[in-house]
Amino acid sequence: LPRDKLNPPTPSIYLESKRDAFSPVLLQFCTDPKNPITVIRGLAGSLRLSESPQKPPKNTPKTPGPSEGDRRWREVTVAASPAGHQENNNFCSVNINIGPGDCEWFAVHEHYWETISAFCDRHGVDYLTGSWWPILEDLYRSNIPVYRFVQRPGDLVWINAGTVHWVQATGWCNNIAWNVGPLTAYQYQLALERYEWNEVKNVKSIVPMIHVSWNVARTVKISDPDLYKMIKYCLLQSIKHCQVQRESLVRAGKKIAYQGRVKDEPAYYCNECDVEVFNILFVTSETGGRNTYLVHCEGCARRRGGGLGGVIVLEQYKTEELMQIYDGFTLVRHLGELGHTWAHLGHTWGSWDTPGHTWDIPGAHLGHTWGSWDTPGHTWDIPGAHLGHTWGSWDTPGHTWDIPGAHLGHTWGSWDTPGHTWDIPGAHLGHTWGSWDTPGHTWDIPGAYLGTAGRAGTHLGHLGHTWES
Ligand SMILES: O=C(O)CCC(=O)C(=O)O
Ligand SMILES: [Fe+2]
Ligand SMILES: [Zn+2]
Repeated sequence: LPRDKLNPPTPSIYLESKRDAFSPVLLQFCTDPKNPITVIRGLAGSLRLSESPQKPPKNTPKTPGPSEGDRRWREVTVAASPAGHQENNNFCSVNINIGPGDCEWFAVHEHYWETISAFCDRHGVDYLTGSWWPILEDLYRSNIPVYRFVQRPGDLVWINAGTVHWVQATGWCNNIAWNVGPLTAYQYQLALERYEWNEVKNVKSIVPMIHVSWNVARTVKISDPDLYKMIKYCLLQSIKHCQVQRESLVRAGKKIAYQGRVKDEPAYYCNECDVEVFNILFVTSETGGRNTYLVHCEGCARRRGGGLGGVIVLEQYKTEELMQIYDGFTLVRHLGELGHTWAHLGHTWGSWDTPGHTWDIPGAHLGHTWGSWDTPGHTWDIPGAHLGHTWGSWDTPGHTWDIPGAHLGHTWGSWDTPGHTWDIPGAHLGHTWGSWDTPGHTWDIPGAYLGTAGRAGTHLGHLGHTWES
């Protein structure tokens, strides 16, 4: 490839008004698989994010302790991971530089991750868990285009699903970042691919994809046929796996105790190998403390020996229940191509002006923390100064997010599942609806996007973007 193709300009968007930040077209652009990374210039200014802390909304009962606003806007300064990486389960990442210095970004399309992984192998570094910084010449020699740009204070960087990226602070800079998972076919496929690869490589998947897929099937209306097919297929594999496990246990005369799930119950991971354990749990009671139970996967439970003696097998869903969810999960007719459902994973980070410096704060960068998000008005109170991010009460119809960079201020509604409560730990799911594809049409649904009607088309309209080198 010629040199200019190897140094592609980074898509950059300048917002002219606050309304532009809400545009579904902007979202469409950022989540387009063709755009590995997008910079939204001066976003903090157009959303007036610099005026912090924000006043808590009216009608919010005053609670003792630090106010929501105090916590929401607390700036944090923690580890800058200088290493190259893809996000957990190939999620998207949203990152705002809150200054005062600049950050230099490097990004490569997801398509090339295996080549970069092979470079890591050659250098004896583990791609998924190791710390590495790509040698630009290696990339160019392999014909891999590298996006490179400076993020100034107030600029928001959208890292698309699976984009390999690495960042360098060129001055003193603090950043606020979090992962988001728009429920698109591209995001789901990449999340699932990484989920499977993590299992092969014995790396924990922070997003429990089986659990999330079942919850999506139960609670989200999917109109994209590709996305629908992928989820449906995943559910089918999951049911089959449960049936195979069940039959072998029953054949061996092992008792299976049904224990339905309760509210706020998390997804489970094997205590030994960190694989997600869905529905059929192999539980041991630890002799050390009372009420201490450990969940294992079937493989690790059997490896303990003694033919599952001392292992309690719990089943969290009835077979009929899963089949009912499976059958009830149908493709719905077109609800607006820009409608997105999201899973959110909060993380906040900052960086000192010491490139190459790594902090030993466990979980500071990769250890994202999931919170319970099904409680209306619930804000996260995550232990540790390095995670100060809180979420708004997204499930209140008509509620607008007022979190810096949170899906750029879309309005969320839970109208499509009246009375529904969510129980996916670590995933915030809601809908945002776009009216761009039906010019003149306004949604008569609370919480629906009520932006500029008639801004039809697949282009950014007046949200002109430039391509920066
Ligand atoms: O932590 C870093 O290395 C820079 C930030 C980042 O990777 C992100 O926001 O996704
Ligand atoms: Fe990242
Ligand atoms: Zn295991």
